Amino acid sequence: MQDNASVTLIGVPLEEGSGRGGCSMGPAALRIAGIAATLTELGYRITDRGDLRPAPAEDLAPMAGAKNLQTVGAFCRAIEQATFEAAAQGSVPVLLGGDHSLSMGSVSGMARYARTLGRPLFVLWLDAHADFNSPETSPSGNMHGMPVAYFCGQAEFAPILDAARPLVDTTRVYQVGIRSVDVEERRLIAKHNVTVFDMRAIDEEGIGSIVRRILSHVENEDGLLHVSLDVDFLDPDVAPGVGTTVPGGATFREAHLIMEMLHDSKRVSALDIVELNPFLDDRGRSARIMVDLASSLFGKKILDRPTRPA
Ligand code: 4U7
Ligand code: MN
Ligand code: MN
Ligand code: MN
Repeated sequence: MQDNASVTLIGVPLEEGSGRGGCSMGPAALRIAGIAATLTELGYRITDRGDLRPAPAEDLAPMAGAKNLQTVGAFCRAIEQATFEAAAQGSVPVLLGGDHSLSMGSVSGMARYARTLGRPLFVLWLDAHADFNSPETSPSGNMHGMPVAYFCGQAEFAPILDAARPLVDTTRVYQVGIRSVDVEERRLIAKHNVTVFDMRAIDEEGIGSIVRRILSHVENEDGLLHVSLDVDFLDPDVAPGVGTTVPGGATFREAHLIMEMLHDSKRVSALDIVELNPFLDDRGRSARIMVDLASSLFGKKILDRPTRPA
């Protein structure tokens, strides 16, 4: 994104993809934690579209293995449109989630926008999980575990969105921070050629080097970059306000370094902040950390100087 650009906040009070209550309060918590004021201070023009209302989806029949498909589909249709419109107006859509099933809509909206520009869309998936289940493979039936399979075009999905929706080329999908992968997901990830930097890769190589490699691919193809940030990417000691904690996650500084490097790249075209469950949070701590990470992504710096003094 460019400095002094405009940002559109899109609230998505969706929790039906997660199999438990709480994520529907995520947009409110992120607003209370000061997302708008923080980005305004950094010099952005902020439009808050409020919370989205689901679009009609009576045509979606219930489907085995995909719980609450109609509700999730109804939201994703509205999300796809709102995300596309914000991007087409030259603004950076920031999705305030809401569970991770919302990314079926937001990534699809950005894929449509990228196609109008004739440029490729890249996705950076920051998560403890691969979210690569389909209704057939999912052990839980919860759709927040399915968005990556959806926008990568894994078959077996009902027509949640227009069947002609553009997909994301799986060689442009990068998963970082993964540490909980289901048996069938392993097979699908291999089949689709998604690049995974799991927690071990972060431990061995360091997050800075990994992010540089991803960004150079985006640069080389003059791509747009969609960043999808699941609260459980972070270690549960850092961010406890999420339903699906997995130990051994990213540290506070690893997460911030990613955001700082992403800002410097000027490539980020959209951001999802998902899976925040204020009901499980510790006095707003996780909400504030997500806002903090967003502010690093939008250009907050420790000092106004080059990172490494000459
Ligand atoms: B999240 C899970 F089985 N893989 O599909 C599933 F472990 O958006 C978890 O990343 C999915 O939080 C987690 O239900 C979805 C499970
Ligand atoms: Mn997720
Ligand atoms: Mn997750
Ligand atoms: Mn989760």
